[in-house]
Amino acid sequence: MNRLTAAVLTPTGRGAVATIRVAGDLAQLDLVAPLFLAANGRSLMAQVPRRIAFGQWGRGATEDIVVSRLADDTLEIHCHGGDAAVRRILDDLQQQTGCTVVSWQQQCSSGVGQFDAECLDALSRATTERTAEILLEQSTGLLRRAFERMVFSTPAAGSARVAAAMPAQDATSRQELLVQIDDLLSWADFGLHLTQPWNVVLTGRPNVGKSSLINRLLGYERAIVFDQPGTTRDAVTADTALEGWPIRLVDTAGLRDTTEELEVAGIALARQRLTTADLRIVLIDVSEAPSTEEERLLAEWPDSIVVAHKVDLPERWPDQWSEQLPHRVVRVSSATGEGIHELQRVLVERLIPRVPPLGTAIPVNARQIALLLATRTALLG
Ligand SMILES: Nc1nc2c(ncn2[C@@H]2O[C@H](COP(=O)(O)OP(=O)(O)OP(=O)(O)O)[C@@H](O)[C@H]2O)c(=O)[nH]1
Ligand SMILES: [Mg+2]
Repeated sequence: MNRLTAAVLTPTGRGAVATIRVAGDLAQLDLVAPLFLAANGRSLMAQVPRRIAFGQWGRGATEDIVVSRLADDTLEIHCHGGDAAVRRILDDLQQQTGCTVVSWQQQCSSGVGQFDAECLDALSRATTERTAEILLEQSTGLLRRAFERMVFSTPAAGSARVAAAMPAQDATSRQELLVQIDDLLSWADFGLHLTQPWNVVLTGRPNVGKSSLINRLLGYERAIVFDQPGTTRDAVTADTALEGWPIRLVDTAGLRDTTEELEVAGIALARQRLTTADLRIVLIDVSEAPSTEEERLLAEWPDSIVVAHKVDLPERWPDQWSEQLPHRVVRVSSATGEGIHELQRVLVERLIPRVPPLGTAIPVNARQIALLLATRTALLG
């Protein structure tokens, strides 16, 4: 007899409704112990497949539930989202039908290949609808098929053995394979960011308004703003989404020469965050005369977005200073909100210069990218 397994598909205590998926020989649920009493009076196996049926779970104290038989061997139970209802249904299943409770990953990946399972796992970690949509497409076979197309006569999908198995004289096939690999690899960084936010670090002199700008971009007061330089000491992070892309904003200690121990540690941390960032925003206060610190920052990070900040105040920029700035300076006031939309637009344009059209296969984790790189190396070797 086909063993029954059950898994909770929804995160613990997150929603109003929890979903439990039961897989295996569902007839056992009717025969061994009818645990589900449908409002329409029919047994579970007599319910119309892929339709929802309302009813009650258990005897004595019952739980209101909705069930749907997705396939002959797959049932979904939707119950109250609280722990008690979920626990109760799982306990009944275990005790009365010998059902084994497994993780959702085990449940969803049984009978599914590694690529689909990895994409499903990535999908569960998506934080925006836009990234979830892309990952959903990958997990329903899009990425797997892209890898399968590259496998010629060998089952070692995506491995260096693909290259080794190819006849040496088949230069055209090699070339075609390289094109496919490079196409997939061109989305590698984007693919990793579908589950990890793009990191944007704000930097500039103390008091230039980094914390104020973070708060403006977020739309709420996350970072402390104060009129004394040296307010932010730690690297404060806040997650947000711009145009549906997950972005982590990092507020850092203002850079300046100081001997104050805590501030020195904050500045060291700021510098480290700057090197690992996906993008940097250098802020310059238009109401202050420029300093060497700003010149140094601009020289060190020439690819940053430069924000001319506090444009609501009278400008104190000498003409020769303006000439040193890059062409594209975004003029912003965190006090009035001026320029914020433009800054958000520029941020997205810089972080995601290319949006994949529907149907584009995208590698979503480090293992898949490593496979592609290894195959590429083997092909060229
Ligand atoms: N007029 C005006 N004042 C601003 C603007 N942005 C920030 N300020 C003020 O500038 C001061 C410093 O702002 P913060 O956001 O704390 O500056 P910071 O760069 O985070 O400073 P540190 O944490 O010390 O490095 C505060 O008094 C803010 O109210 C702006 O766009 N216009
Ligand atoms: Mg600050």
